[in-house]
Amino acid sequence: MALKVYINGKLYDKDEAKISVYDHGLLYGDGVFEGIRSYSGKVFRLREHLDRLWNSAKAIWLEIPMTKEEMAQAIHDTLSANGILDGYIRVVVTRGVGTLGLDPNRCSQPQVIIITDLIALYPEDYYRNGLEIITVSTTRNHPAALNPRIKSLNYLNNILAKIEGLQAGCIEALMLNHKGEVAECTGDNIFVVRQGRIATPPIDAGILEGITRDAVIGLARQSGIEVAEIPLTRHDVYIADECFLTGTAAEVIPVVKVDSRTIGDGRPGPITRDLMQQFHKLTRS
Ligand code: PXG
Repeated sequence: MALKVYINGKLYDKDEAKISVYDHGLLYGDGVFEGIRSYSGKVFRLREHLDRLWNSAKAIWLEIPMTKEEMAQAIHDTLSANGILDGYIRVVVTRGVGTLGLDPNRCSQPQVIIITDLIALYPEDYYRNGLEIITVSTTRNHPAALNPRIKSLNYLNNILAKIEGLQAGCIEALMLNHKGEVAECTGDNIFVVRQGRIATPPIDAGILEGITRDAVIGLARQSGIEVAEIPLTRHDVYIADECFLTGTAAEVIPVVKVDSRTIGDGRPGPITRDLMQQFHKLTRS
């Protein structure tokens, strides 16, 4: 049976799920999106993802043509139409079908797309042995331009960073902000551990307010571990005892090498391993 894709209230077979070439989502990356996980049929932090989607839309003057409750229902309907329990949900809202000009007022109405699919998990080896990443030359978007807090369809900057990383043999890449501080990776937030305390860049470093980041900060604080949201330099990462990344797809993933510097003893550290386990429990129970 073909996978069903939701577009504007209807379910289409994957091959029939089509959007106009005049859609400003395609022509200009004019739209917003979310990447969400479902575990055993339960959508993880759905409310938070919908709030972030609506906030992203608000910031770009895009009105989502339905309520959050209707969107939640549409997500559940699409999951069940595909019989997906453990999966990945991509919600996309585009500005809609317009002209070849930039003017968003010439667009018909926003288009709502929901894709639910099986999740492509990272290889187990990364979780057991940790990742090696590098800092790339592509700077994170300046917050005064397209603010990184907006999860917009324009991900080209992150894709350029990802290409730089891949060319160096790394599946993730660290991006700095316009001030040269550590921001985040191309699709994951970054954390370091030093002397039993956790630190991660603050939102105003110009990063996405990750929902996994939030969940992991909560788990750490519940376990009595101090978490500081403070500006970090590359040096802070190099001298960390532990480093890990968080994201919807990756969950919590250890980093053991940054710019050819071994982090700690080169093995995933105890706090990282504990948080990986706690996050696993949070999502699977
Ligand atoms: N930073 C950026 C720039 C992101 O795009 C995260 C951090 C982590 O946020 P969450 O809310 O997921 O904890 C993201 C989100 C994918 C994929 O399929 C992942 C993201 C975006 C697009 C695709 O791996 N990451």
